[in-house]
Amino acid sequence: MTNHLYDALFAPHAENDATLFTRPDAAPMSYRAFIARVGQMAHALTRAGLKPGDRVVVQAEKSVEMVMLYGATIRAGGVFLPLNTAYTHEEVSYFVTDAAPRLLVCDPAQAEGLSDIAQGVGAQILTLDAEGNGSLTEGMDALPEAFDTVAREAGDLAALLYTSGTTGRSKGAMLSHENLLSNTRALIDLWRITSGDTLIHALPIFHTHGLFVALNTSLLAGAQVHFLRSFDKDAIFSALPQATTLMGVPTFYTRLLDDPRLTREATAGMRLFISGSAPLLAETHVAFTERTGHRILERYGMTETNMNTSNPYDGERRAGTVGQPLPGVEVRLTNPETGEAVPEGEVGMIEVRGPNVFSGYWQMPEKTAEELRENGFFITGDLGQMSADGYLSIVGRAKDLIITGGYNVYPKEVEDVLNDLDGISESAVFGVADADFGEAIVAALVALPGAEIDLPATEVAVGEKLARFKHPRRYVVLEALPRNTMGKVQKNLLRERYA
Ligand code: MCA
Ligand code: AMP
Repeated sequence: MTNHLYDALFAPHAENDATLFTRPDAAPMSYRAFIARVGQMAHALTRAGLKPGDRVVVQAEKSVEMVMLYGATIRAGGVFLPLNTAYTHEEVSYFVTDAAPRLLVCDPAQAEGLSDIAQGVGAQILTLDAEGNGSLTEGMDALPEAFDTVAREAGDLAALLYTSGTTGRSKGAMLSHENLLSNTRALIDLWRITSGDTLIHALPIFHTHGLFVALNTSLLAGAQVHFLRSFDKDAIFSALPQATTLMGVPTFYTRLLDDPRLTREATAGMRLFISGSAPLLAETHVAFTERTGHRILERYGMTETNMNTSNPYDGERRAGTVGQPLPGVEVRLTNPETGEAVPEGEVGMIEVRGPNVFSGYWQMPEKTAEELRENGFFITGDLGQMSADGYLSIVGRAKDLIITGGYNVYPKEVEDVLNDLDGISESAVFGVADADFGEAIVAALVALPGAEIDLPATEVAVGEKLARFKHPRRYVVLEALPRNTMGKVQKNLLRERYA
């Protein structure tokens, strides 16, 4: 039996005594011990009713047990569906209803609140807390370590990752075994990741960056992972002397730069710093090189496509660009209106095609058809420009999107919540430059005639519906929103005014 992804990332390590995980607060864990636990957990999942093709939704704190759950789900033929821990009950309800999983793994504190919604779709709830305890792992020690890996082919679904959209409703990107594996292979070659590497892992593991880019590459290469619960500067500085690589969002790098401990000496043993998920300012790139001698390697990806482009390992890592297409990935720039390729050097819509590109949105054929062309090119919604020597720069977005600290927020989703509140006639949500998060969210509100907007009540209502990172950091009340002659809200004017 072959299981395309499991056989490449996990199975080869069954007898590997090298260390996989180190953590500040726990003993090291070898690859061998990890794989044995994955086998036991695969039994736990099938006992709970998991069948090939079933979705496993997980909203849990970052833990190595959650990584085991990823491996066990793949091994048992399931589809892994992680959710941001910041999502509110209402947000989680949407994903669970849409994805109709067989199993819903959540923090014990959330289990009761989610039971109705799980029941509604016939899902069983299992629990997992930050320490790796809960009904998922309870009694697992007694289960066999050997497990008959379920056969899965290259094109079978491995993961469903939700991304919000300009229309407000989140869409589940269907990622196949080969989507993930082909990208992992390309990245370890390009970034020269080997079993000699130790990655500092401080990203969340519910998104592409921390889960696939960081963990799949480490697993395929047999590298060591220093696993931190979240971004913590002290933990990173104490890990640097034993590590060789770090992957982060730009906020990681601006925060490290703010600390006098970031020096040439502190980073002398490091081989590679990688940045992605949001634009890295050229000034951050330059400042980092001046301080440490390291040139941050910036790459560009999306949930739907994994990684598309990367600056080179050897050769120039050009600040302000996201480098060249990965081997096997085609990038073209088109006119957003006509879909025709733009003349060389001009700005166009970035489209990508390759083995990395997803097969569509879960149960949304119309959305899929809008963004994924029949010829296989995916329309990213990002605007780019290609230099004569093949470096891609992202110069803007055709989609109305804010990226704050590496998390995507679609203004429409926040505006929909605001517009429904008492006293509010309309709203415009936009991003302004922020030194820490890259962009920060601002909401402009217009009151209904004769009404007054209760801002504290607005904040409370937003807090009930939306994850914290989607909350506006500032509200302004206006007489009217600025509009152009077509009636379209001019967010560029708002961005300038409140910069
Ligand atoms: C935390 N807060 C945020 C964010 N993170 N608000 C807006 N945007 C954020 N990203 C809130 C907290 O709830 C808190 O609110 C307040 O901000 C301050 O929190 P702080 O402790 O400073 O934040 P933190 O916990 O240190 O987190 C910041 C962070 C984190 C380290 C930048 O957000 C992070 O790890 N981001 C990585 C995101 C990521 O993995 N993106 C990859 C997506 P209060 O004070 O009110 O409680 S995958 C992707 O984009 C593609 C595929 C790609 O190319 O990689
Ligand atoms: P997500 O939907 O979370 O997968 O986010 C994907 C989006 O993040 C892309 O469409 C880009 O807009 C943005 N992104 C990712 N990497 C970079 C980067 N290096 N520079 C600029 N934007 C990026």
